Amino acid sequence: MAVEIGGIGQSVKRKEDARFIRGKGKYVDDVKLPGMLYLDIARSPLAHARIKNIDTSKALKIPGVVAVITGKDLVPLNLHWMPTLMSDKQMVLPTDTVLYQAQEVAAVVATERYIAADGVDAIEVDYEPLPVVVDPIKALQPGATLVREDREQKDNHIWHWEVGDKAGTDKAFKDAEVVVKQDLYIPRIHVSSIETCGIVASFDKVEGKLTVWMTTQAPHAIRTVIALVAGHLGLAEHKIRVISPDIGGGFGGKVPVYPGYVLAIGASVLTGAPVKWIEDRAENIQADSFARDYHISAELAAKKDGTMQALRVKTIADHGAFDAAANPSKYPAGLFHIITGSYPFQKSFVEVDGAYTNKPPGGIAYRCSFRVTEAAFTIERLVDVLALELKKDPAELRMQNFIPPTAFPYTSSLGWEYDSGDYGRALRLAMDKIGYAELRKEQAAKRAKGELMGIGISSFTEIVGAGPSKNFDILGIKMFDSAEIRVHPTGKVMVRIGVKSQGQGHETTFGQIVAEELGIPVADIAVEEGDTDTAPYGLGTYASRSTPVAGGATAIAARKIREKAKLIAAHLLEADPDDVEWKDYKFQVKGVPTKSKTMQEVAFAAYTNHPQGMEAGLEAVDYYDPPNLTFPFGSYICVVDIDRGTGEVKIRRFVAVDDCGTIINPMIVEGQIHGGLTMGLAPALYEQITYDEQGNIQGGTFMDYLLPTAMETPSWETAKTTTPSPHHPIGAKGVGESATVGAPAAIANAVVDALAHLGVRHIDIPITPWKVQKILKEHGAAE
Ligand code: MCN
Ligand code: CUM
Repeated sequence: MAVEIGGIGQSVKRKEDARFIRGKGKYVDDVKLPGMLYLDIARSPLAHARIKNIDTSKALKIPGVVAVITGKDLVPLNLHWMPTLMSDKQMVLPTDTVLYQAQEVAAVVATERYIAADGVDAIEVDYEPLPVVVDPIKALQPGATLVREDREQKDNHIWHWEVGDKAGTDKAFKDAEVVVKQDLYIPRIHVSSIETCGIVASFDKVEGKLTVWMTTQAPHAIRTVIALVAGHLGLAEHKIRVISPDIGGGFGGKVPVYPGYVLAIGASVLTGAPVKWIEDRAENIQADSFARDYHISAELAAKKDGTMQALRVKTIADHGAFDAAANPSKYPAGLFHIITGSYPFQKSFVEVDGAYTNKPPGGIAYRCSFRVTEAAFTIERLVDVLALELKKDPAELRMQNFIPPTAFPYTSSLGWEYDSGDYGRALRLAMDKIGYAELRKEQAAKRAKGELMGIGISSFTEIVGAGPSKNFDILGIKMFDSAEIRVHPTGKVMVRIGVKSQGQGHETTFGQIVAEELGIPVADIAVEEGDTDTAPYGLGTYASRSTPVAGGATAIAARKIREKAKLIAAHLLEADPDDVEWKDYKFQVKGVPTKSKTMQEVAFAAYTNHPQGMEAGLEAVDYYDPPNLTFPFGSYICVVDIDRGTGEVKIRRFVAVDDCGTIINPMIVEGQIHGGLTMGLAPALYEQITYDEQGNIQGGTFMDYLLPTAMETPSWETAKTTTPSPHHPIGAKGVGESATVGAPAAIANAVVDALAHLGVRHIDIPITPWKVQKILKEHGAAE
């Protein structure tokens, strides 16, 4: 029975794949409207410069060029600046100064895409170079080059944020038997979705209605932002329709509002024609928001026997020229204070300072759940540093310290209430699966022969599902989410939700939740997202929040339907509602299984034979404000071999044990973990964006920004434990980012473990062959 329904726990094949594998997905660039114009953007070659003059005359002479837009043109419309999600503001186009390389400088609108590009080439900008600051530590020093002249505050400090018990933590460190300290740099990286960002904006002058198709993870929030930013131009929220069609990967990079979107909307309002802007690959990697860029200094205090006591962390966050991060308003450093991880620290204190530099806006996302990757990497690296200091096995040290399963719900010393967990079980399973004890023996034998092999563990705790509205809002909009379910007379179902898949498989998994709750086969349930004219208001998909929040809304909306359906069933069965129960996906008269009604029969009756006095129809809406976040976790173990000649790190095995509570679709979750692990491998060994002293991007193309391909990616081995969330309607936690959060520390720990006997204690990621070879040479261990 359950298999036919395709309810919770079934590996139902992804419904959306029917169109994706046939090349029939509908992406923004597939939208083609009559009379559509194309927009392209001129970008700054310099990281900091005064704009002396922009000469657009040659561009305007090109046949097919309709308009050229500069910052000065936007001033009368008050559109030259826009607010960011972090209550900062960002230039749409500069009027006098550019602040980073690849910043938007002017836009060309033309009848064809290539004509627009020619127009961009023909724009002549006279720049006067200004001093550049790319290092946030230097940027915060007195006398540093000022990045943001527009601000009242005349330095590069954006904000200071701290949490925890400073005095108590300082005292714990003073009294501690053992203190380890580690500085870590988590470099700037960039998501590389298959599809770049883009928009088609179409303004209907007669109706005063704006329709936009855009690559956004949060269509409703974007509609509100457009209404707030452009309300003075007559764009009211009921006359704005944002459609987020199929998206070819988002990973957080499609949360922010980029100037290109605003320019395309502005151009459509000005010309009255539809305007398309599709970013090219170089623009995507050079100018869109970046992730990480955290300079961390972390200390851990412990007893000699290994008992962890206190944690103290100081961080400088490089946000580039505009603080355009997509964090909940209250938390400028995201949920970085999950940094206490899986361990019951008595005292902790964390502080973060944000800095402006002449780099593109940073602090966005890379499958990160709001800075959780940085936190998990730091604590899991630090635990290994402590293990080395105490000469303890890192698995044993973790087992000794884990928050015990009996302690949940557990409130961390930085204030988060972890809903549920069993960390020891996950680590034991990973150790059994990989054969930990045997591997340690093999390592010792290899070491004796001079061969380099390492084993690395990461037992991370994630925090996802923003959020309880008491803690979470973006620009004041509370982070709830929603579902609307309509059961049609023939028992077919339409589900609309406020989140927006970018490849996660929502059309399947949200259908499965409804199938489970209503006993209607998942094949009969359509799930729609991403159209603000039809879907209920929601905050979108990021921070692995869809299942924790919209998933809760979906289950509750379905349960509301079931409550009404029960009354109709009782009417049909001529029974008292109290004598009717929901069993085996049917309504039955208690104790009389032969007297039953299916949900389909009830649905038909809801429109044809409902009890007198009851409203007709069978539908429900729920706006779900979760009581807490969910705290998925996992234990990953990685085995590496290192080539002493080339310094190359080879991942021999990687076992990932994840726990995301109740699993809706095991196949989809495994897919999420495979993808997530690969995106965890990427920054651990390959990806990094750096800038030279003049602010020139190094690694702005795939020639030197190294994405792992199938060649570099090992065969991931996955397993699971299931510790349901006690507060989620179906016990599910989010999972979309877990593997990216957990994997880098396991890999880095494995490499350091392979070299620890040489005296190596830490290597900053990405751990490139070049870095390893240098270390081997320094220690006389190179071949
Ligand atoms: N799921 C499940 N059982 C659970 C948890 C999740 O079956 N206990 C399913 C969900 O129903 C959903 C998928 O797994 O189909 C991911 O669910 P969830 O963890 O709720 O995450 P979201 O749907 O909110 O997706 C966001 C998350 C984030 S923040 C990034 S970044 C990321 C990720 O998802 N970007 C992705 N995975 C991605 N996968 C693809 N293909 N493309 C992206 O851009
Ligand atoms: Cu932090 S990347 Mo996801 O939250 O879209």
